Amino acid sequence: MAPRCDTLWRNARIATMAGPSGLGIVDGGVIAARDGVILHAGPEAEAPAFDAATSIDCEGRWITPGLIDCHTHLVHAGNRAHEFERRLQGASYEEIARAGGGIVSTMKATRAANEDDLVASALPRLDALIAEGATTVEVKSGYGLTTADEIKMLGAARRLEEKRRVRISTTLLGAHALPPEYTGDAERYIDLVCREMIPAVAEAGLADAVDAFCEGIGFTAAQTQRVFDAAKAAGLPVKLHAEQLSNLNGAALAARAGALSADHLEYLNAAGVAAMAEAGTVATLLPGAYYFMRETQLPPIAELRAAGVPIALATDCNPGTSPLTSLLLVMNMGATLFRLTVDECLAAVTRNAARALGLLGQTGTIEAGKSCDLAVWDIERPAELVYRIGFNPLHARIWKGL
Ligand code: DI6
Ligand code: FE
Repeated sequence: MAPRCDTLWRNARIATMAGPSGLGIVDGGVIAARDGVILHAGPEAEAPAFDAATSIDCEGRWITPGLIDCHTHLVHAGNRAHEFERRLQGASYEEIARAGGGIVSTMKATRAANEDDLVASALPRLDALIAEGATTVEVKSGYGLTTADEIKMLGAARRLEEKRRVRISTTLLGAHALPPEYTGDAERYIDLVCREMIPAVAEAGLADAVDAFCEGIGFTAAQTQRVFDAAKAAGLPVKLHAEQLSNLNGAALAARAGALSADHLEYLNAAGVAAMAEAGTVATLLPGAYYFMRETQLPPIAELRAAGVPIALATDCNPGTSPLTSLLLVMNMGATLFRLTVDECLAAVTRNAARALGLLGQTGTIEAGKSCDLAVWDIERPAELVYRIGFNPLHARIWKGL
C-alpha cells in the first residue's frame, strides 16, 4: 500500500544540509510531510509512491531548511536612530553610553512599555525575518534588568509564537548591562540575577537558555561563572556574548560550562578556539554588529575552521549595534566581510544555527523525523542566496508542514 502523506513537494533541488559538512544536495528530489514532520526526503527515483493529499510541483526550484536566526534582541522598545546620528557626527558608542544613552536608553523605553507594546513593536522586525524564509528565531531579554521587566520581555517573546507561524527560542539575558540603580555594585546585581531572576524565569518556563555579556563594559568572567552556575542549578543551558570588544577568556569559560554557543568572538584567541572545539560549542558570528560598529578586528575564522568549530551566523538584531533584520544580508556579510564560503554561510543559518539553540534534533536540516520547516527559492544555484544584496528570491516558506 502506498504510504500516505499530507503534502508532497516534487521536482525540487534540495540542499538538505544533512551531514557534518556541505549542502547535502539532492537533484530531482521529493519531500513528503505528515502531521508537520518530514516523512521522507530524497531523490524521486528512489522514493516510495506516496498517496499525497496535496502534491506540489516545485518546477526545479531549490529548497533549503527554513532559515534560523540564532541570536537576536528582537523584543525591545524604541530605537536609537538619534544616537546613530550622533555617531555620524563623531561621538563614540562609549561616549553615548556614558551620557545616559546606549543600552540604558533602550532599557528605559522597554521598562516603560507593556507586554502588548513590546509584542506590537517586535512584529514588524519578526515579519522581515519571516519574509526571507526564517522559521526559527531566538529572542533575548536584557533590556528590562529587573525581574519583572525581564519576565515581561520573555513573555512578549513567547507571545510572538501565537501571532505568527514561527518557532521562538527564548533566552534570559539578565546579565546584559548594569542597571543605573546598581551603579558601583555589580556583585549585588548578579546576586539578583542568580538568586531571583533565573529561578523565577525557570519556574515560569519562560526561557530556553541563559546568556550574559562578558565584557569590560558588561560583566567579569567571575560574575559570568556565577550566572552559569545559577543557570545550571535551574536546569537551563547557557550561551555567552564573548570577546566582542576585548578578550576576557569568556569563550573558554563558556565552553567549560558546556555552552551551546559563544557569540561575537572578534577578540577570540587560540586557547578559546581550542576550548570551543573540545566542548563542541558553536561559534555564532555576528557580522551585522561588526559592520555597524565599523570594527576592524576579524574573528579568527581560519582557526575556527581548522579546529572544526561549527560556525553559525545571526543578525544580533538590536537597536544599538546591529539594527538588522535580514538573514540573506547576514550571509552576504559572512562571505564578504568574514570570507566564509557559500556552503559555510548556508550551514551557518540552518544546521549550525539549530545546534546553537539546542534544536538540531528538531530542525535545521531536511531529514526524516524533523519538523517540516522549508524555504523554497527562485534561484539557479545556492550561491545566489549569499551573493545578492537587498534582493529576496523566496518563493514559499513552510513551517511545520504548512
Ligand atoms: N552586545 C551588543 O552588541 C549588544 N549587546 C551586547 O551584549 C548591544 C546592545 C545595545 O547597544 O543596545
Ligand atoms: Fe547580542
